[in-house]
Amino acid sequence: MASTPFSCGFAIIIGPPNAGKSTLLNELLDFKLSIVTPKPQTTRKKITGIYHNNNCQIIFLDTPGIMKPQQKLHESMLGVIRNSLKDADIVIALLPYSGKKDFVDREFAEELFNEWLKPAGKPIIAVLNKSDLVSEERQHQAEEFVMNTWNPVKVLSVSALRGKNLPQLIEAIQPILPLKYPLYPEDTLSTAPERFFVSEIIREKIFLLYGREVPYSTEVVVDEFREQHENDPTRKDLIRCSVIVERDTQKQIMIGQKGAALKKLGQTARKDIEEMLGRPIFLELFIKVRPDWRKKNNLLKSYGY
Ligand SMILES: Nc1nc2c(ncn2[C@@H]2O[C@H](COP(=O)(O)OP(=O)(O)OP(=O)(O)O)[C@@H](O)[C@H]2O)c(=O)[nH]1
Ligand SMILES: [Mg+2]
Repeated sequence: MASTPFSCGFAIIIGPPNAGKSTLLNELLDFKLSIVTPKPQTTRKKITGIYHNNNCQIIFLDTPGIMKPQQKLHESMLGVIRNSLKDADIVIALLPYSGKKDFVDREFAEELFNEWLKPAGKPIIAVLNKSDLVSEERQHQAEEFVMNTWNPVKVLSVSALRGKNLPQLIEAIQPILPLKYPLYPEDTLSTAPERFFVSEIIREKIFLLYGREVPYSTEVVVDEFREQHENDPTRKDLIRCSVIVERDTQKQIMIGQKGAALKKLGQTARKDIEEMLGRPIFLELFIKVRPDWRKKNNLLKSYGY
């Protein structure tokens, strides 16, 4: 068998909120890089994850879910998707299986293919996720329907959660990538700094621990990340973060009865941060109220949106 030439390029993962975009990225990388929760609109910024094998290097861009913008924060999230699309060589259009007659959310798919992807003019692989929830027969019907309706380069059913059909996805991407050489060293998993992932882990725990509007009204900023000092007997890094909320009532909810909720948040976040960094840390969280931060350009900008 002739050996395949090496290839490299950028692949955007794009789709509706809660489709499993971040789960897919993590499964492909075999590393939990991007935060995942059962709630929609978990991802707010572009997450770059680099996949390596002997034949290719794929720089995956995990993006926020496409939604109707209701405030400035959402507009900036849509801007992230637009810019990532410009950078991409290939598009992974991720559509979750729906229980409905059309297999996937047809209205959303129309918008995705016609308004977002057609003008971009990039090769598209349609990936139908959560295939563990539907029969094989339905998967075949859905693949045929999607191919005939939107005409992507390829259609694949996968289960990001179960890791099903992911090698096939890599095989489909590999020949389309434009570069013949890798852009990053083989041990590079992402281009974002550790402190970004620290703030993301805390946000994930907030999404998991708090209900209603609280996670959506929250942002996390790393104020200080002091690496362990050799003279420090504890040898622990110190990480100080602000947890930004919009109102005093949310601050009270974040803190909870006698500080119990905040304590739990700190403990669960610290555990995962320590696992990511591979060393023990001190984590300090301060709750701050910044009224309507999601609507204010200057605050959004200072939080990196
Ligand atoms: N059954 C099933 N659930 C899945 C699959 N992939 C992801 N999920 C679940 O779907 C939910 C959303 O997953 P995420 O990976 O956070 O989805 P996302 O598209 O990144 O969502 P946003 O960042 O909010 O846009 C989580 O509860 C996942 O466990 C899958 O293949 N099968
Ligand atoms: Mg996500």
